[in-house]
Amino acid sequence: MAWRLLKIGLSKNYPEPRMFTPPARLAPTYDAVIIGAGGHGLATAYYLARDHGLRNIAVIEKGYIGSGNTGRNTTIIRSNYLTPEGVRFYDRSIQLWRDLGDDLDINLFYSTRGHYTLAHTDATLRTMRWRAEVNKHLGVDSELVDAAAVARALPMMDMSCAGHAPILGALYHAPGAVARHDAVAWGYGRAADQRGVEIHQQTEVLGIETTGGEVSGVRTSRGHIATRCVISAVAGYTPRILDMVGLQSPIYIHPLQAMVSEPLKRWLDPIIVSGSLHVYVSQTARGELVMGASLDPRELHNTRSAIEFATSLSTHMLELFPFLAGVKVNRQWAGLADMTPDFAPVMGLTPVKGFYLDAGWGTWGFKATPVAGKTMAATVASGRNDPLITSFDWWRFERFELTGEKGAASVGH
Ligand code: PYC
Repeated sequence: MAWRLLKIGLSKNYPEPRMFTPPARLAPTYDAVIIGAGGHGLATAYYLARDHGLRNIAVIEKGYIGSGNTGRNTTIIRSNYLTPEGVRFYDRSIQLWRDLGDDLDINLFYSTRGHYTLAHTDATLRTMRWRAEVNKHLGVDSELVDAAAVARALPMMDMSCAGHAPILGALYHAPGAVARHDAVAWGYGRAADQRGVEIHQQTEVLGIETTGGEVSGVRTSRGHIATRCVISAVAGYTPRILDMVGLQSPIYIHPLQAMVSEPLKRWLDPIIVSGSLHVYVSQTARGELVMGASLDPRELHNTRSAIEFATSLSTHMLELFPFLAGVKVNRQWAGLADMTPDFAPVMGLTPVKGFYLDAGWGTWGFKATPVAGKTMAATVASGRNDPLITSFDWWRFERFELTGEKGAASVGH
């Protein structure tokens, strides 16, 4: 990496190559079509090509790569979930994250920070104790710490939260990390392209054709594709894609807003989450505070930013960190979170043969990017749901076997 930087930085003979070359036209046939060039879609393409030797793949994106939730989150990575299935899945993701920069030969600015989920009530402390025990049992580094330990680790925090919600303790998760989200999409995109995958941006899927209950083709704004395999990885647009194959799911869409402050001298190393105050915050390498809160309360298919969000989040931030009064907010954005009734994703095979789903990521899709790509690729290649995703399968709702993960959400929804 360092040698490449020197070559490109100091010599005119080594212009930085383009990340990938957009193909001029769609081919009439692909072995697999992936809808959505976000992290999940591109990771699936990459692992299909790298691990399973499938090369004739088109990734279809109606915007540009990473323009959906991949570029619209707060980049928090953790595996301190509540259910054993969730813990195992996200722990595998963290293992993949740790080597991902080298694997994709790109600097992801992956930064392990530690992650505190603050408890302001006895009920929250109980849930955290439970999570810590499940985590430890599965080898994941999480522990319940008391108020004194939180105060020592975060001396700049008002432990009384302006007297409204005193902090009683926290779930501390040492592997908690952040990464640079656009680099994830670009890294997977370039690595997939190098293995022959075609990435078609500015191309909209208009319809999915089925014949006798099996996928047979895709209609796009740039022409028709014959294929027997379609993978949907589109987050907030999942219900529209499901309509195209005549499927209905309990997925509903809520905006999730976030904002970033002006850069400040580094003062916050760990990631801080408070469910009661509806706040999560980390500080980037550039010094900005990246902040988010809970979902917007109403279902809405729109990524507008609202002043009410900025005001309410700022109020709660000041309860935790009163010295931030006067700090400016530089930017706001929103993603579209596809929520499920049990807060677990919906992955893998569906009732339509050849149609695979990577959806229902709610408020935590970014951290799942590597493991979602790996397990979706393994599922498509084998025709069977990967063992790590069997608890996230399509049919769990009709079996009434939900994977209740709501207690692991960063903020109350
Ligand atoms: O699950 O860690 C999380 C998260 C942070 C922000 C939204 N979700």
